Amino acid sequence: MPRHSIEPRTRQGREYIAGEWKPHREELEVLNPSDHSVIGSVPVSEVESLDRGVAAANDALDTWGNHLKWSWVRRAEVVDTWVQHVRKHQSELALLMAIESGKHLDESRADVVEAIHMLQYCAGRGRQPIGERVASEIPDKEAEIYLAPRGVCTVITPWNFPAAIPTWLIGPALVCGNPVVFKPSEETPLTAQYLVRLFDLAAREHEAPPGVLNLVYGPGHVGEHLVRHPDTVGQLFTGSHGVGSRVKQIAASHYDKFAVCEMGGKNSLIVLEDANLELAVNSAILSAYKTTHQRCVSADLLIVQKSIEPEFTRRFLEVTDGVRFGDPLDTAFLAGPLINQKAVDKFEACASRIEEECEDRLRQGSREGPGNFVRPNVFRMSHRPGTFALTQEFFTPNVVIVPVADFEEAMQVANASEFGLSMSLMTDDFRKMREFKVLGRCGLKYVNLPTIGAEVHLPFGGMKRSGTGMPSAAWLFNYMCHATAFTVNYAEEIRMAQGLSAKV
Ligand code: UN1
Repeated sequence: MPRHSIEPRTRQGREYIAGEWKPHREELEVLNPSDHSVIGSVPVSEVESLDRGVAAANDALDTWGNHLKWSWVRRAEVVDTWVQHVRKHQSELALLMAIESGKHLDESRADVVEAIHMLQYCAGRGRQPIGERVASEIPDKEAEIYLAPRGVCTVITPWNFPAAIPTWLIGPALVCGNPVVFKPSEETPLTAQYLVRLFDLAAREHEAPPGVLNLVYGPGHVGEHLVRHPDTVGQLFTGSHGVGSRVKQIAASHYDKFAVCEMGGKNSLIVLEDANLELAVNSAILSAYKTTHQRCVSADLLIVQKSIEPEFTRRFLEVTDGVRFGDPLDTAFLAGPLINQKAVDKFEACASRIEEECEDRLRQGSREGPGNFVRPNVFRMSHRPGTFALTQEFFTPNVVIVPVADFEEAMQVANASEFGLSMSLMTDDFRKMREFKVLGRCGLKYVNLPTIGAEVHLPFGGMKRSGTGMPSAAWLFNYMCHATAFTVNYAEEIRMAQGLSAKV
């Protein structure tokens, strides 16, 4: 799609601070990964803007997060209006995303739909019960768990789900009363801006306090400033393990900061000999190639029981040969390009490492420029514990087929990685399904489905290196409030719990 078809307002990134749009500055180019053309630009936020954003969010906290002034329902109504605007602009948002991120149009549409679902869920949570009442030992005492907002949150998001992931984090933060400073990936700032523009419309309609949601841009140092800032409390991050670990460390060194991080995966799809082979091959194809293997839930390993491995591999390769990564706006392709040159280099470096370790290279991948297009690599390798191929995340279209003797060995391979995000099991054996549910060391488990395709009303998060154990999407509501104990005595004398004497 030529550059001129994106309207100037969308192309020119502006910071949004304290409810105002700052003038555009052309400092960071935004490239189309399909042809490297410049589609727009954004500023790199300076320390002064970041500090103003954090200050504006803290000012907003006094109203937005104060239940004497703003109710949960009213906050949720802002989100409800936001999602109505998103629905209205669904196709423009998906098209912009496809151009900016290279995500196939069908995937971009699904990403926007996922964002809509998340915001709908968040709006609905505004009218759900909040807190709990609990019994007291003393008849005249009544106790309640009162949920108080935690404070200003930094939201740092990746490029691969430029609408869905921001809403997973921003939606629950806002409904629970926590203002946000949002720094999207440098690869997809324009999609983020579009989303925030739609929020701005909703915020104005409801006269929300300015500064409830602030938008800033830039590379790592911008995010780091926000995470280190003494006035940000929640650090909500989705992205690489390296950056997430840093966010965790910084948060841990401050007495009042907490970090909710989702940080990649090393995901396996296991195929047992009783599996429906067609279902298994299709699940493997979707797990390995959707989003050009750039989901944190994409499957690197296809662990297949030896008795059916030759047949599975034959059919998997047959379908792989028909898979093409091409123009994201052309629905004839399965998926689009890799996001940038660095990803193309990683694709090749990964393949070289795997090649040194594996027995067979079944399909030779390659670059297919111009643009960041590639063809996938497929390898076969026996179970060799501790190898790069079996333990490290690829995040590029490299796939390893691992033949194993049985379910037990398959689980050993799948659980051996330091990551623990997503896993699939292909079988009709109901007992194995249950063992898989119990034994799989990861946050998302699927049976007879791909490793991708989570829905927003479930927890989304991983174990081990994949996360902080505080899943996002719907589950983030569990971490966005302080659970405080509120107790009232209705009697005219004091009676203490635990039989403690109240005599003075
Ligand atoms: C990611 O992989 O980075 O489960 C997020 C899925 C999507 C979200 C993936 N709903 O495939």
